[in-house]
Amino acid sequence: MSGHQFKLYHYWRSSSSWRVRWALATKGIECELVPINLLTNEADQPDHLQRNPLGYVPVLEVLQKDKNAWLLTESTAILEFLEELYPEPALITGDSYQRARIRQLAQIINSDTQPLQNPHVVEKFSTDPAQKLQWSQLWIRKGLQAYEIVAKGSAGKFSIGDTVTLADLFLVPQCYNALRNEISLSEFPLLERIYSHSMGTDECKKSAPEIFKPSGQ
Ligand SMILES: N[C@@H](CCC(=O)N[C@@H](CS)C(=O)NCC(=O)O)C(=O)O
Repeated sequence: MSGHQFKLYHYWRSSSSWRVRWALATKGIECELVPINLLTNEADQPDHLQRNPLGYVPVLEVLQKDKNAWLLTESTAILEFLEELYPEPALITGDSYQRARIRQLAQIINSDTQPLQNPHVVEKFSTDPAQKLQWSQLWIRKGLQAYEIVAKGSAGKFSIGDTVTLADLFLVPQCYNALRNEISLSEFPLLERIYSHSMGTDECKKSAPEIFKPSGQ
């Protein structure tokens, strides 16, 4: 759809940001990317808190001629918004049952896995690196085990058949986080297969963290 310009406030290694970058790449949507450094307290500064009172990324800024800029947070809301504006190629596909399954898989990661290993949360639990790692591993394993069981009924090359869907946009960045937390994907053979297939696709590669890594981070 014409008439929209987008800015995405993101962090290169944020899994929630990667979901949105991947959707933008899949749908061929032009977007200015504005880095927010989560390693400093940039996300907690007034400028960013005005964009997102939670102090998180991603944030999508929507600019339209003769209108005030409009801000949207929460990757799920951003992805559904982009899906409505740019329905093709679709990321939420199939009949009501399949679309519900796609959303279910996405929420296993979005609601029940990623928030528990978000640095803000982990740091409240402990300051000891070994305990922090154990905590993150516990929740990542629980989430990925559940995902593996649910996806068994539907997976092909991706989580649902052989075409990328919204579910993969949540799964693959979470698998990347699992690796960062010293969990081998061999524990989840189906997810390992989906991860390695996805990482070979152009849209996933174009949106992957390393592409956006600032020098010195
Ligand atoms: N539910 C939010 C989660 C956003 C989120 O947790 N973002 C993380 C990076 S992946 C963040 O900004 N964390 C800041 C911090 O923990 O300091 C979404 O889906 O957009």
